[in-house]
Amino acid sequence: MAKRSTIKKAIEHHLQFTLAHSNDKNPEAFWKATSLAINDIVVEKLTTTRDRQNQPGVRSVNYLSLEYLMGRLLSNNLHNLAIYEEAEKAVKDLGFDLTDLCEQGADLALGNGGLGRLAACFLDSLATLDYPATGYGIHYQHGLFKQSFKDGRQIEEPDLWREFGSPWEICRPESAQLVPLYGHVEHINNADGSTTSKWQPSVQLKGVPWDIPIVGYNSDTVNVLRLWESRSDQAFDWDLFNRGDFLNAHGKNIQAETVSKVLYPNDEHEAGKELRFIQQYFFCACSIKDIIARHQTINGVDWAAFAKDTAIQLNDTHPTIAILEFMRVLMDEYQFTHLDAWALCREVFAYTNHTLLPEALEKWSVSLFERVLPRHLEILYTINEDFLNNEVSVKWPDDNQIRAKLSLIEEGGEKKVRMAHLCVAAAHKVNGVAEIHSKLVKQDLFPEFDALYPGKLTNVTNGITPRRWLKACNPKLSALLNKHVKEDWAKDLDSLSSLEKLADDAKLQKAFMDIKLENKKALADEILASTGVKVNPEAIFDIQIKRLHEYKRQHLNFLHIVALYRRLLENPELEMHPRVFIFGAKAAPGYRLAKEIIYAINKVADKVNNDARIKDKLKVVFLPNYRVSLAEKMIPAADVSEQISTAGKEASGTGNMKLALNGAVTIGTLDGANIEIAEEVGDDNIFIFGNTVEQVKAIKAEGYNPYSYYEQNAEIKAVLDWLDTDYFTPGKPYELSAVKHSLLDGGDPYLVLADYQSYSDAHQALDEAYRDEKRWARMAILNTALMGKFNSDRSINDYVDRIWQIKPCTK
Ligand code: H53
Repeated sequence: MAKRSTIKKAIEHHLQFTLAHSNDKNPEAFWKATSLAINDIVVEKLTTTRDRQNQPGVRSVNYLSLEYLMGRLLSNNLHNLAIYEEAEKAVKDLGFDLTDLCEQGADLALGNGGLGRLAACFLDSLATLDYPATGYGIHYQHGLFKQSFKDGRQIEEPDLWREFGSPWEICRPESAQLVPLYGHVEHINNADGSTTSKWQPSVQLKGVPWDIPIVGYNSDTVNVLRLWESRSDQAFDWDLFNRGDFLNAHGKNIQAETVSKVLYPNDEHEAGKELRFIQQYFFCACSIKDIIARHQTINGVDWAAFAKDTAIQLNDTHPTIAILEFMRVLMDEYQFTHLDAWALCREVFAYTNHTLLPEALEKWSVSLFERVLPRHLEILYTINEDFLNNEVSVKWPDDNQIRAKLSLIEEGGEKKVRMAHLCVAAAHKVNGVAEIHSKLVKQDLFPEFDALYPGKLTNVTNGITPRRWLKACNPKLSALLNKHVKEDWAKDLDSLSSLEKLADDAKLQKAFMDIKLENKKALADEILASTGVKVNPEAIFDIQIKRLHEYKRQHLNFLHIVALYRRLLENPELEMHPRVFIFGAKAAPGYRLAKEIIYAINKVADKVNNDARIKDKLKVVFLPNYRVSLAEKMIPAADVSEQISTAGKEASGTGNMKLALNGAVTIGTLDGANIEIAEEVGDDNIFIFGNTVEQVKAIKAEGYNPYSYYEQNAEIKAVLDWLDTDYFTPGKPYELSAVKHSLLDGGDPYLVLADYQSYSDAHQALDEAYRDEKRWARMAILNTALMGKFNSDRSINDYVDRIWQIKPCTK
C-alpha cells in the first residue's frame, strides 16, 4: 500500500515534471498532480488486470451504454484503493486539505440521470467483485449542460469537463476503429445463383478510444471504461489547402467531430434525430470491432470460443444497433450465413429494459435507416421475415394481428423500426430493473414475447455502490458504522443489519442524529453559498432530487408546499415542525412544462423565504446544477426522501436507495424499487401513499376527470387558483398557470390531483413522527441498517447468475 511519503514525492514529481509548475500552491495544479500521482498506482494495477484477463477461456462482459454518470474520480479512487487517509496526510504535508482538493475536479457528467448513474455503479461493482468487464460508450466533448437560474428560469450552459485536463484518461490511437456510413448496397450475382450484398458506404469516420480506469474497492481489479471519440478519417485536405480554401480544409474534421461533441440532454425521451442515430451506430460499431479484435488477439479466429468468452449487455435500447452491426460483420466480413450469424447473436446479447414510457421506447424511421445504414436495414428485414414466419406464425398461425403487433417494423403511417422488439428477439435474456417493473414488462409491454420465449424475461433489481454513496460521501456516518459493525460493510452491506437490534439504543440514536445534524449544517452552508437562502439545520430537510419529469411529480410536491404556505398564512401558530423543502433537478432544454415547473418552484420559494409572517417554519430551496457531486452533499443531509412518481411509471429509481442508506425516511408511492424498500424496512419505517398500479389503471379505465378533484377538494382549488393570480409574480398574473393548465385542461396524465390528499395526509403523519425524536431516530437507523439488498454488488451477482455466467478473475 502506498505510504504518505511515497504519495507526497509522486505529487511533487508530477507538479514539477509533468505539469511544469513550481510549488506555487495553485489548487488546480495540485489537484491534477495528486490525480496523476494516484493514477500511477491505478495504471500499474490496470496493466496486471489486463494481463490476467486477456487469457483464453476467460469469459468477460461488455457493457454497452450511451451514458455514464461517473462524477468525480479522485476521492472515489482513493477510497477504493484504501489509501484515502495516507493521501490526506501527504496532501496536508504539502499545505492542502484533501476534501477541498477533491472539489477541484470536474464531474464526468456523460449521462442524464438514473440510467447513466446505474452504469457507473455497475462498473464499480464489477471491478470490486473482480469480474472481467469493459464498459463502452461515447467520449462526449460536452457532457450534460450546466444549469443556472436567471429570474427563476433555467439557463443552460455547455459543460467543459476537460477544460483543465483530465488526468485519468489514456488515449489509445493504436486501437482506433473505422466506421462506415451512408452510401448504397450493391447486389452481386454469384455463379451458383445466389447473390452477395456489398455495402458501398460514402462516408467513413474514425473512432479513437479513451480509456478510463475503473478501480475496484479492496480488490485486485482495475477494469476499463472505453469511450470513443469521433474524428475524421482524413485529417486534412491538402488539395483544398493548396487551392487556398483554408476554411474548408478542415471541413470534414469538423463534421466528423460533431458525432461525439455533445450528449443529448433528454432523459427518457427520444426525439428521433439523425445525429443521435449516428452516435448510437458510431459507438456500437467501434465497440463490436474492438470486442472482436480483443478476442482475436487472445484466441485467433475461433468463433466457438467467442460465444463462450463473450457477453454483451445492452443498456436500454440505445445500443440496439450493435446487434445488426455484429450480424453485418459476421456475414460480410467473415462469410457467416444469416442463420449462423443470428444464432451467435442470440448467444451473446442480453438486453436491459429501463422504462415502460412509450415516448422513451425507441423507434427509428425506416427511411433514416435506409439512408444511413442501408445494409443494416436489409439484414433487419431478413431477421424480421424469419422471426414472423418461423416463430410468430408457428405459435399463432394465421393471426395477422399478432404478426403486426410483434413485427420489428411498425406499419401504418411512417414505417419505423421497433428497437425494443429487435432486442427482445435477439437477446437470450431480457431484464427489468425492479420486481414490479419486470412484472409489468411481462404483463403489459411484452406479454406475447413472454409467451413466445418462456423464461427469457426476468428481473434484476437495481442497486447502488455503497462506496461512493455512503463510505465516501458520508465519512461521519461511515466512522460510526465502523464502530458498530465488525464486517467491512462497504463490501458486505447486509452486515449493517446487525444495527437493527440497536435501533432503540439511546446512545446510538444520539450519535446517529448528531451526525445527521452535522451533515445538515454542512448542506445549510452550501445552500447559503449557492442561493443566498439561510436555512435552519434543526428543520426537517425534505429532499427531492432527480430529473425533472411530469411522471416524477415535482409538481405534486410543489402543490403541497403552496398548500402548507397557505395553511401557515391562515394560522401562523399551526403545529408543524419547521421544514425545508430542497430540490435538485435539471429539465431537458426542450421540455417546456418541466421548465415551467422549475420556474414556479423558484417563484414560490422567493415569496415563502422572504415572508416574515410564517416565522421560518417553511423554506424552499432549488439548488442549481444538480449533479453527482452535489448529490454527494445533499444525500447525507436528508431527513426525508421524496419518491412520489405515479405508480407504474418509475421503473426502479436509485436515488431512493441512496437516500434511505444515509438514514432518510421515504415518503413514496408503491412504484419501482420503493416497493422493495418498503419490504426491507417494514411499513412502520416508510410513509406510503397514493394509488397503486392497479388503482391507477382502474381510474384511467373509468375515465379520469381531474376537475372533480378540483371541485371537491377546497385546498386543491384554492392552491391552483392562487397560481393564476400575481401573488408570486407581482404585476404578472398567470405566470405560473402552466402547472394548473396541465392538471386541468391537460387532463393531469400523471394523476397528481388523484394522489394529492393521500400525499398531504402522509406528510401530516410524517410531521408527527418527526416530532417524536426517539421514533424518528429509530426509523432513520433502520433505514440505514436494512438497505443491504440494494448494494449494486448484489445486482451484479444477480446479472452474473441469471445472465452473464462470468467468473471472478483474481491474482
Ligand atoms: O433508469 C434507471 C431507473 C429509472 C429510469 C431510468 C432511465 C433513464 O434514466 C433513462 C432512460 C430510461 O429508459 C430509463 O427512469 O427508474 O432507476 C436505472 O434503471
